[in-house]
Amino acid sequence: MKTIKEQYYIQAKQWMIEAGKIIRERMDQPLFIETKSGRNDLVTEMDKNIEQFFAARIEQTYPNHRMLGEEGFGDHVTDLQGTVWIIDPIDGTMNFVHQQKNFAISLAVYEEGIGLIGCIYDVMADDFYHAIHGEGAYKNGVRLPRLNERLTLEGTMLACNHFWLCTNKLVSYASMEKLVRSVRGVRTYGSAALEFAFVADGTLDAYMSMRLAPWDIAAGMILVREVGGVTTTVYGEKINLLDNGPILTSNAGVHGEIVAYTKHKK
Ligand code: 2AM
Ligand code: CA
Repeated sequence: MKTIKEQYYIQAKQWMIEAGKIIRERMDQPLFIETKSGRNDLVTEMDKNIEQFFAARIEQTYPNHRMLGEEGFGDHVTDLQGTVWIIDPIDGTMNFVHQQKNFAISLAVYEEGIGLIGCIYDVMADDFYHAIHGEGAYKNGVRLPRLNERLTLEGTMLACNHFWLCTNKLVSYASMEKLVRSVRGVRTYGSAALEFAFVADGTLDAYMSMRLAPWDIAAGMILVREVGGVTTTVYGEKINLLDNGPILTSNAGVHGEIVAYTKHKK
């Protein structure tokens, strides 16, 4: 007998694989691309279609549940009461448009504010990450080991988006400079969901970004938590999932060391 969270996972995975197939099949067709808040904030008809795909299925299968999605086809969610599906149909839209890879579908189910399942699907690599509350995190069905907390900053691979570090000056420049000089290497992938998944599987040790929304982090936070990692604001504070804000997710062994730099507000 499957638990309710396992049932959500099986259902979510089936829909995500189906959505991924649709994206791959339509990949070569011309895209209508619009900008949202600025010239580097893109949305395509694919983002909208895929979000509608999920909205329709959730509404039909779980009429009492609510959905919060980036493109607004879900409900107007201002609290996490009941069961809420949090979905980003395409995380890394700029990668989708320019590279036709390195983007993901991100889906999480929260019940009374607790993250039950988190799924991230790297559509072109066909890598499926999932986590079930209390039951661990997995990549393509293989359980991910707990992160080794004996890591120090010198051995840390840090991901951050330089553009947002420059434009949203939420952390002092001097501190950021010291931080990037202290770690082993700095990387940018351009999909917050994938960057969370990479922290969970050890490809990265930490990821920080300056203005992430609920759908960017909802699934990733569950994955990282299930391997013993920590997600907070860049100032080390507890996250309010429904806020847009600066976040840091990392191996627990270096979280405090990173916050010692990033807690210095501009
Ligand atoms: P998106 O592709 O779903 O829009 C790129 O660094 C990552 O940051 C992506 O996950 C992208 O999500 C997200 N992102 C989008 N708009 C952003 C913004 N205004 N500030 C910070 N990150 C943003
Ligand atoms: Ca998106």
